[in-house]
Amino acid sequence: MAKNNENDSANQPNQQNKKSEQLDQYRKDHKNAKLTTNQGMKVSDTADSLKAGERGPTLMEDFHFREKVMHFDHERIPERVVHARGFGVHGEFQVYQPMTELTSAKFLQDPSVKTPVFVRFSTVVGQRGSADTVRDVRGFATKFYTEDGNYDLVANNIPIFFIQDAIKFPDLVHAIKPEPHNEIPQATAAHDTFWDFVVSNPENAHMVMWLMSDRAIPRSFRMMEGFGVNTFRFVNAEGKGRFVKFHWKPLLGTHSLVWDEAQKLNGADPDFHRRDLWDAINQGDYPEFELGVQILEEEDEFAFDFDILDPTKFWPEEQVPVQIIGKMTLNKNQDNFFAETEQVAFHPGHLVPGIDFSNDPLLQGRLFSYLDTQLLRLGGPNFHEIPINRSVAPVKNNQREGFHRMAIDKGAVAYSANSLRANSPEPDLEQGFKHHAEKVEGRKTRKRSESFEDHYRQATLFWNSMSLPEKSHIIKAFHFEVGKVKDKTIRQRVVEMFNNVDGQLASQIATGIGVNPPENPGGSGETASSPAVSQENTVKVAVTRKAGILIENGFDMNDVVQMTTKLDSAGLKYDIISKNQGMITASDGKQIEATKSYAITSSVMYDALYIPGGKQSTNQLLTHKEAKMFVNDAFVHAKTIGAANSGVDLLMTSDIKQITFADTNVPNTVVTDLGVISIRESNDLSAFSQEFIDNVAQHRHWARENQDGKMSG
Ligand code: HDE
Repeated sequence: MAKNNENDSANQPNQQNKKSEQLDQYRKDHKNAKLTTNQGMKVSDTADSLKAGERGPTLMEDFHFREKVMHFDHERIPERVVHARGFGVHGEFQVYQPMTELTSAKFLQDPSVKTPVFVRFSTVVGQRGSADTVRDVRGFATKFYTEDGNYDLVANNIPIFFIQDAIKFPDLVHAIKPEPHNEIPQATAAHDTFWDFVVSNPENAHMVMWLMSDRAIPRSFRMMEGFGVNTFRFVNAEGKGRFVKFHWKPLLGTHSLVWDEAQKLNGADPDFHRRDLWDAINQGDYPEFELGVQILEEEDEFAFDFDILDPTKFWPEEQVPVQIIGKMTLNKNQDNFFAETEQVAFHPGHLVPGIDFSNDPLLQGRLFSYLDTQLLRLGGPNFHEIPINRSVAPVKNNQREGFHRMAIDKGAVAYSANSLRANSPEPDLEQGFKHHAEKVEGRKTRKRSESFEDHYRQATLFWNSMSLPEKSHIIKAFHFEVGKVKDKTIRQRVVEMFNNVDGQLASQIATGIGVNPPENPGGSGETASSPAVSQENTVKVAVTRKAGILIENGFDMNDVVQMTTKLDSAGLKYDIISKNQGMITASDGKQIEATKSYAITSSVMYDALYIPGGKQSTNQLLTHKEAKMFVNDAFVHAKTIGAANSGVDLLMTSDIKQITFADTNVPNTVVTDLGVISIRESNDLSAFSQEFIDNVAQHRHWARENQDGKMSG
């Protein structure tokens, strides 16, 4: 029997840690079992209901039918009001060095300790069944099951937020979600109510710049950064506090799709991101993220030209360096999506001693919202007892009863203080959480601090930091998103608003959306940049990238084997693709299996494309419009393309022929032009395949975008 999904997850190494041992008590595999009711009674027939006569009505007394259908009727719970679509994975975290100087958090002290984690990646706006590769912020929430209880780092892949005060969150979400009268559009900001909200609330300016950037269409969950966004506090054993911002840095670098590709992927594989993560973990390519912290002494709270409590601002890494303090490895897929991804409950208020809040007004409001929404979503106050949410540290208190209580709490005493049980469980004066004794003083007011007033300087700083391709992608994103806004006044106001960020940006936005450029091109006057936020400067490696290999009968086996051997040894992946799935015969009579056909795959599912030689194979490919689409899409999406021997002929009939490489036809010579690598009349592909891999590591060849008017950003 073919390998099925159940085997996929069962094949994974069993993590040996406290959380995994705890979850083992709840895991059921249902193998070699007899079917029972929920009461444990064996069932003799589950395909026919109990009827009065073979053609008669179903009987009320059919308890098995009633139980089965009743359960089915109640299988859905409310989806999350935001971040509804997500995907969870297990892993482990290890600190590199004791962090004693900065924090007393126990899981940050001993480099030999592996703290179990569960991470849920998500989109924000779309419903649970929406597509993965939409333009959106990504959630990156991590639950650390520490010896001191659960610590949740509930992060996003963008370091700032839309609004400065949590009281505006319902307004923001109402504006960006599908419009309530017709529930259109799904999973996108490209509609009137969102842009009305943007122009009516200028504090959005900076975040909207990030949302229009490549950050909002990640290549993979494995290739995005995570940011705690809000300012937190580290507190050490002496009670000394320091401000801290949290960062996750992916070891594979931060990379994005291009917009045309992202849109096509939404149709070709709406599960692209979750499948990528699931496959990577099943194949043993465990995603790794380093944990970084930016630390600010309390004395430096006012040392910046922005307020460090303002969540629409980041702390440029060039001003406050990110210290790398540990690494998380995601090494096990979930066993059951509902039990784990759907029922996990994160909360920025789940702290451990050594970590505390700041007065960031967005964070303060978040502290109410998470538990509150989970109470509804998970149906009562006992959801901390659901296996995925259980702490590995013992839970002892006087809370009792409520829907679905699991614990059987013994004894008559359920209050504190008590004398009947010697005041147990009693507060722990030494190890118990101590709130940082910050001095606070003030008159009650609904006013926002003046230090939160500047909405544009960092938006300009971000714009200044972008490479030319990144800038052009941002402008094209504005054209798409704002172009979809029906109300022309709002479109015009977007131009006026972003004129405060950069005059040229505003003029170029105007060009694409049919409104006037700003009368006086402006800007915020900010001239600085932060190179760390440009993806041009990220880590670039080829490992785990995936190539598509196009062949037909008569292909050259040597061309395939030399390349695939090299890909294997460099840790890349590939699929053999042909018109039809099945065995394909090489010119030497040997065979290889095409596991994918044009019907089920397309260029957007790969990082790179390779066309081996073999005259007969090439001649057939030349007659396939799908093969040409593969080449043209890979070219337009700036991906690495390699062709060997007669395979080069396919490139010559595609859009690529416009670039110069095609003229170079020296036998046995590797020719590279803008990420298109070719070789003619050669049996030795070692230099060629290495060059191919080096180019794949570049992620994309943006210079190609200037080569062809049809390029999309
Ligand atoms: Fe959330 N957010 N949020 N958020 N958030 C939720 O909690 C909320 C904010 C984030 O995978 C909800 O259990 C308010 C910032 C992630 O289960 C809800 C505000 C950041 C997830 C909620 C914010 C986040 C959520 C919905 C203040 C980045 C998914 C379901 C304006 C640091 C967690 C739930 C998961 C989920 C409220 C802003 C990250 C409604 C009021 C900033 C990753 O409670």
